[in-house]
Amino acid sequence: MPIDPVKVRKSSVIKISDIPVNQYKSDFKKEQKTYGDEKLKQVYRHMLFIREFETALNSIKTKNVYEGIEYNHKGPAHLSIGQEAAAVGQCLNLTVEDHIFGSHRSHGEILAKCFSAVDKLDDEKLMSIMKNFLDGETLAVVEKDHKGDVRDLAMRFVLYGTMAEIFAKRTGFNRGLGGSMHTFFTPFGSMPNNAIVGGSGDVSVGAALFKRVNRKPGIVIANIGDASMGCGPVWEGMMFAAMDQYRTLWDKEIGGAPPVMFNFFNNFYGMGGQTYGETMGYDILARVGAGVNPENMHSERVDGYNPLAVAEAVSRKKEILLEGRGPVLMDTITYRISGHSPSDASSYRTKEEIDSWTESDAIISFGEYLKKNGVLSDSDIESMKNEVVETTKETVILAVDMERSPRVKGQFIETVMFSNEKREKMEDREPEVLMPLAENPRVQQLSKRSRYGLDENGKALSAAKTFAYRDALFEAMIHRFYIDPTMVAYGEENRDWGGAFAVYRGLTEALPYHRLFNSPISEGAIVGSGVGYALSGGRAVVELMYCDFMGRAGDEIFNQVSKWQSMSAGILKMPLTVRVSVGAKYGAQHSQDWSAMVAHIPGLKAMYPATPYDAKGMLNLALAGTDPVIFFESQKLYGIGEEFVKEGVPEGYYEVPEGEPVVRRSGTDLTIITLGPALYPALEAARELESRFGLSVENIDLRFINPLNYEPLGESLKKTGKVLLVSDSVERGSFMHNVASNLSQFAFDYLDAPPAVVGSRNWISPAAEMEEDFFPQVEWIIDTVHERILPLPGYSAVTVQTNGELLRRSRLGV
Ligand SMILES: Cc1ncc(C[n+]2csc(CCOP(=O)(O)OP(=O)(O)O)c2C)c(N)n1
Ligand SMILES: [Mg+2]
Repeated sequence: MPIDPVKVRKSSVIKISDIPVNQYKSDFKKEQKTYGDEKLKQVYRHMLFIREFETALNSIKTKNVYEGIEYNHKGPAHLSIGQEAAAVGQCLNLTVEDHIFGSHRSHGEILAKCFSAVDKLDDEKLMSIMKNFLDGETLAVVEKDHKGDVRDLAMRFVLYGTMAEIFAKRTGFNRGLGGSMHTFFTPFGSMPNNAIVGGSGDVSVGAALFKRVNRKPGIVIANIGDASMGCGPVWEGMMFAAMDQYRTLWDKEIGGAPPVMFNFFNNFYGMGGQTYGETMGYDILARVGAGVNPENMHSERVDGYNPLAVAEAVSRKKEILLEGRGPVLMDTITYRISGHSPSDASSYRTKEEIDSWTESDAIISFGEYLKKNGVLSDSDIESMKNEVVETTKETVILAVDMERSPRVKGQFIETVMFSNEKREKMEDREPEVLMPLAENPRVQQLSKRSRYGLDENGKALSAAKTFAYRDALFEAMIHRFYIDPTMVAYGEENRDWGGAFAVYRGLTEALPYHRLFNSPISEGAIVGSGVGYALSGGRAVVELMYCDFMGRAGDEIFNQVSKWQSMSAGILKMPLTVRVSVGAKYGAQHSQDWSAMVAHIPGLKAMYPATPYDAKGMLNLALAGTDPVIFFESQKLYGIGEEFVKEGVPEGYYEVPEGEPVVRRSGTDLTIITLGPALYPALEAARELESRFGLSVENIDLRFINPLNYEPLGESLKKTGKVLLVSDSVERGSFMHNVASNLSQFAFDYLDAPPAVVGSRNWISPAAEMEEDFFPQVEWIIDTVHERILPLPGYSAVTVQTNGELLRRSRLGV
């Protein structure tokens, strides 16, 4: 779209249209016609159930007993007493396919969504869902001695599955691995809840993107708190969801913007910080929509103390979302009468305030409303309350019982850290592409390149002739795009620009917008939406232009990508590859190798190819699996050709075996292990050590960070007895230290000297002109061998690599 200077420089003012605030008018006749008496009674009953569920937890947390049943629950319980009407109202008109994500305070939302699904599914479907869930283990507990009908059984299943999960039981919805703040039940449309405040903000956008791209029914709601408005992922998620391109560039047939609603359950507090009048400046939260797009995100404040006001608003907003006119913002006001957690002394609010909200309690007033209009009698209310308490009691009895509701053995967690599946495609249908693969201009251009990078004299071929590392990545990407219809890729400058480092050149011509697009500069939302897309069932490749920007997506990488497979007990898969380009030449904030940070986080696979052959074979591997992969690439290497595999990079499909390091050069006196581009100076050092000192050096390229097979490393040390490890990471905390420490233990008997680690200096990465002072150099490697492993005869070190020097640097913190 050309930017016209005349147009954009014209004088005008922005007019902001009205944002409705609490506009719902109760009209019983209309409500009765819409819902019927039975449904209205259900609304009341569902609210009662949530209230009693939370009351039971509160009692257990504060007194270790509920209705005579004793239990000590060690974990959290962020209760939503007071917020029931908002949750039940939201779910009243949602279908099973509508998905809700939530936060740390989501028990009520989980129950409301599942109850709503129970009301909408027939007996057969309900039974089949319950039987197939966790091999029927959850069902078996509630089914034993059960006397009611299937719907009653399903209600008990929901209550029990949620409570057993909160108590960390194997029969809980996530086998006790999610717990109070994370549990969910996808078959009923209750999606992951997030202990990271605002965490669902961007994850939900990806789930909505999945629905849009793959033409799935329903909408997605991100339920977050009012204080989440201060969180980056929420703002980034809103930016991502509101992009113009859905309407201006994507095929009309796709249906417009991802159907996502940002619903703020606005209880006016964070933990103790008051969002109204203290920690926020929005006055009325709904105002924020005006800052995002000309439609104000269809923003609206709704009275969450009236379930029917919420239900009506959700229905209207759902229509907007299904028409592709989203995103939507809802400011659903409510109040948590309970504390933030049971230990909360409510020191930040007055008793009068709590009393005034208790007096207008939504459950009581809705009961009165139904009574006034002849739907419920006092005795109906009484018997409903009795039923609710009785069922809750039975639920608690089952959930606390260690025999009927045991815990998983600790080793079980190991089995769900990764799904380790191979899936050619996440769904079986024709992928949408714009041209046959063979007609792709880049594919044609690459067919003329040399797939081996050296000439007959061992000299590197010219760039124009070389099939390079970036081309290898392109081939893996396009291969999978033409097989997996769900696969999407996005990030900054991913489309017309060709990807920041030309990896994606040629993809723009091949793929429609909805499969490859430019995102806003929102690294958090780039990765977070990838999480939502992947856990919904699609394959996504997202890109961080520089490794340094991982900081911007820190929560998403460390807390979201890495954890959902295991927190779900393997129910969710995470076929998400995060391509992370490690920079050079651009100074302190663009040239850091942060592989060590990823190595430290359980639940991530991590790879770092150093050659074109590996770039293709490893990306192929990542894109065929269902696990999250942090895929490091090096800007030092994008242009290099293949120099190790003589046959060159295969044209066909192949995978590098997972976790296997590779020997790049055989030797018997010394092993040099590298990760990433450090391979090349290490090879040069090896050649020099051989020619000048007659040392036979074995070079091993680690390739993988996690998982990693140590056996080939041990085999090498058996021969050489000496090892030096090099990477571009700064030395302190580098992943190579971890490898060194493990080798000291695994191969202690073979070692003649302690392993020596060489890394970049513990400095800022300086300007390109000073990089030789920073990144590991050939001489550093030779000098380290001389000073710390094996004195080289007649040699004088040219740099200082002694242990004394390491101590000095350490003392100074540099
Ligand atoms: C990223 C992050 N920061 C801080 C916390 C600690 N914390 C848990 S709940 C909470 C308040 C959240 O307030 P709000 O979003 O309004 O939700 P509410 O608790 O009111 O439901 C805080 C600060 C957290 N869990 N995650
Ligand atoms: Mg709040």
